[in-house]
Amino acid sequence: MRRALIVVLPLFALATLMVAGPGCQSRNGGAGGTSADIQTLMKERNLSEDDVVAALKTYTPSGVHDEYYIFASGGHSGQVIVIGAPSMRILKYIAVFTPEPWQGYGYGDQTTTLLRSGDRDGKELNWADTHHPALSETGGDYDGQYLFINDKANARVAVISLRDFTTKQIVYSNLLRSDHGATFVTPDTDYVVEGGQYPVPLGGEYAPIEDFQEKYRSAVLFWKFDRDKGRIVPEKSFAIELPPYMQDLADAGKLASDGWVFLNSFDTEMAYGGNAEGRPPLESGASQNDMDYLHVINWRQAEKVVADGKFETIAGTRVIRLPTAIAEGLLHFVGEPKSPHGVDVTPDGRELVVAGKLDTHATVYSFDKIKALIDAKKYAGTDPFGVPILPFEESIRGQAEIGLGPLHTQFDDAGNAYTSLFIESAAAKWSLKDLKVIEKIPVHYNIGHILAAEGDTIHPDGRYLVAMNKWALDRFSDVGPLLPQNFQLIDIAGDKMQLLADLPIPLGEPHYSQMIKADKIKAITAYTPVGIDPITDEPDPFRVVGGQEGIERKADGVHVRMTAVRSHFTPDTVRVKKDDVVHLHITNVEQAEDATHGFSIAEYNINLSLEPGEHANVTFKADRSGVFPFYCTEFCSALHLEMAGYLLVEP
Ligand code: K7E
Ligand code: CUA
Repeated sequence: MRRALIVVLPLFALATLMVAGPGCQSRNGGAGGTSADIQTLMKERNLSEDDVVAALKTYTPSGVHDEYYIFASGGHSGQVIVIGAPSMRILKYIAVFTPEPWQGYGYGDQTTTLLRSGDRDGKELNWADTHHPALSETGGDYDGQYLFINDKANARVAVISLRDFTTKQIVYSNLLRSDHGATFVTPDTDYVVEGGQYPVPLGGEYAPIEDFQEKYRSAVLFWKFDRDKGRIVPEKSFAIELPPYMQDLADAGKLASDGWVFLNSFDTEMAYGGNAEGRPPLESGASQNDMDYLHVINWRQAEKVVADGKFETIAGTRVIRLPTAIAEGLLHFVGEPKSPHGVDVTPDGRELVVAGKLDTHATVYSFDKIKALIDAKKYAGTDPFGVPILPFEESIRGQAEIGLGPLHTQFDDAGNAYTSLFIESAAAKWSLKDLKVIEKIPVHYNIGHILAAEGDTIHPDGRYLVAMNKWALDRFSDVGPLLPQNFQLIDIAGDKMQLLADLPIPLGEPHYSQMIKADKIKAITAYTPVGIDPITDEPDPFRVVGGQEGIERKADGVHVRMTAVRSHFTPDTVRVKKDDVVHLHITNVEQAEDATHGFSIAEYNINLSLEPGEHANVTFKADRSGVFPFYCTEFCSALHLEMAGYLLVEP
């Protein structure tokens, strides 16, 4: 009730609120109760009425939960950032591709095995360039069950469960060396789409760069998702080979365009750089053509082609080769203005909005028209590989003159589109119906992606927009030459857009985020029954229940069965001999919410987070003799400092 009031509070109600002093006072406790007090505060802090309205729309009192979650890419950190909206409070970093000490991620056996499963051909990878998170969908709406995210730098995809906000799986195919059109899900999350970015010889072999056109290729992967298991099934996944253009963003069709995927490309010139070898630099070589190609891909038909066995297995992945894709009618191109970036399907699935960095327009394609041209085999020509190209003019409904550097588009519930303008540092609201700009709001600065509440679903909410700005310049206190990114929350519920709040992101360049209604997330507070391995979601074979603790010497080393409960570990004295292999099996036997214990051993790089009911295993060689205190790293109780013990390694 109180939240609803704050959110819809119009400006004229401000005065009412100011005189309704005692109501404020009860929560603020101190000064600032009366109209005069508020006026003084505003003056002291140099706040305008707009500022106060913005504060009222976002201020979230202690104990009150947010209406939305934002799941943001953590950029170079290889993590996911969870943010509450409208408060813009950061709630959590989810460890995904990178070791993360607080969550003990990459320090125990299970999480290390998961993290290392993303090592490509055994090369240890400890970072990622996460770009595009995708919430799982049911019938085209976010269902709050899973989140997927890609690593552009190493062409990997991760699966996160929103039951416990924990990474469950990392997959990759050696078909790709980088990705960008990832991750995007089909409307029922049958597939997680991963489109490549920079072409390489498929399967990871060497080929001279002069053989670019002949030997280099791109591909789009369709990772099959098994919702019941909550895991991607690589054996049931497949890929389609694509020409060596630099593939960019993707989006999955929905409703009218269900069964299709759309993928942008640039560098249809097939330039590959060489500015010190007498060739043009990549950026100018790749900007010669007036048109690049929107890839229109029929994934549902591709599924059938794979089922009919018309594929080759390359690097362990089932691949529909390019000639097969053309012959089976799986792949068509449509021209798109020079160096496009975002492609976004409208909520009804009938149209696609493509924005090009070097073009001031957003181009609106009609899926009905595209489909009719495909059915009629009406082509304007073919590309050098024989892919049919549909006539551009007959594929589009029109173009909206948006502004400088349009990149990405989101939608509301009233037929409007919102496009980010990188060069102009603004977000443009425009009408899908008549393709006219309605309003622009300046953002600070150099906006990349834009995200709207439930923005990629068939039912966008039309409440909030977030500008994900690349540059922060003068927005925050100085922190040296490396500046944070800036997320700006914008209210789009009213007739006029209003900038509400800034959130500096101090952890890599996030690229994209999605915003979901908070009541769709059903997270657990403890692992039940006690002894669950959070990576497998199953009871761990080594779980320990109270009374079964002990230390046992076996053929493969010393097994320590330990429990953690406020405020002790049992056993708390662990005796081993130098060079013993030690297997720690530790269960947090608590079920109380927030009763997390940590476990660390000095100088052994061992550090666990044991959430209520969680079980973790750690294997290590006791290769240095001495006395090593271990202790709980979470301030769990009044006797937390006493939650400790000794590892005694006898020489
Ligand atoms: Cu930064 Cu989606 Cu990788 Cu645009 S992408 S900004
Ligand atoms: Cu357990 Cu501190």
